[in-house]
Amino acid sequence: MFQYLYLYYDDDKFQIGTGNDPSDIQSVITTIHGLIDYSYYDVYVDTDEMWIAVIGGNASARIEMDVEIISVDLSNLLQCRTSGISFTTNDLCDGVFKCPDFADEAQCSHPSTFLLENENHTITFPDIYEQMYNASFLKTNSANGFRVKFLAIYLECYAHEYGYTNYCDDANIQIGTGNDTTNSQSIVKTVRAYTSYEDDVYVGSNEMWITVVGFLRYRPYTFYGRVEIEVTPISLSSMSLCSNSDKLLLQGEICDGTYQCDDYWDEKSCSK
Ligand SMILES: [Ca+2]
Ligand SMILES: [Ca+2]
Repeated sequence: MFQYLYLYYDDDKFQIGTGNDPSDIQSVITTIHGLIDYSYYDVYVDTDEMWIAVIGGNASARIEMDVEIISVDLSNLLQCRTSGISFTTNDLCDGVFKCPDFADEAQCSHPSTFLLENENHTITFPDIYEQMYNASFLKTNSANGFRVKFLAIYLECYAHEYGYTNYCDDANIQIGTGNDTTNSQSIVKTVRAYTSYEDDVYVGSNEMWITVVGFLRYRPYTFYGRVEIEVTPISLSSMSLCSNSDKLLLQGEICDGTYQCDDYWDEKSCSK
């Protein structure tokens, strides 16, 4: 487990292998090179003997590391779907993703929150941390859709070191229909890091999901994460369209003194 690994130059290396002979190229499992903007996943070594070699590429090599080694029973090792990365049964459904495809989190059973029509439900993440994975499921019996309002979006990550700034933009919010977050066809909206404002999103289904995902592991970094989302079941059939866009309006938003349509259509023809 990499708590921290800093390799300044490209030819600075961190290697892991099986057995006890680092000169045996066949035994190498992983080689990590410098520069700094890597994200490191846990590495599993499937033998009862292993080696780690740290190699400075030249006289001015800069290497800083804090690596944790834990002996584990690998008979229960599981594989992520779309990569060679592994995880253990302890990693299942713990709210921290080990797989870039979220395989260790996305299949977990989460309860759905039932909402009544026009009932506001707020989902708040005051603190979004690295590799966080959170899925929320919402259902309604009394409307045919949902309005999703972004009350606050703050997802920013900067890794500063020795003149470099790395932007880790993998943190995101996703909204979809149904209850399967792994179904890419069901995605209605993706909001990525560095977005500070989003218009309301309307989901035309009586069942929906929201995922909030933190960023991959980057060190060193500064990360700010805060998200607040309001979900309200509404009957989409009772809504109007702005004249110049496909933006939807609630009945109560027509002539309420606040314009929602860019051309003020919802406020223009009101009797005063
Ligand atoms: Ca996990
Ligand atoms: Ca209005």
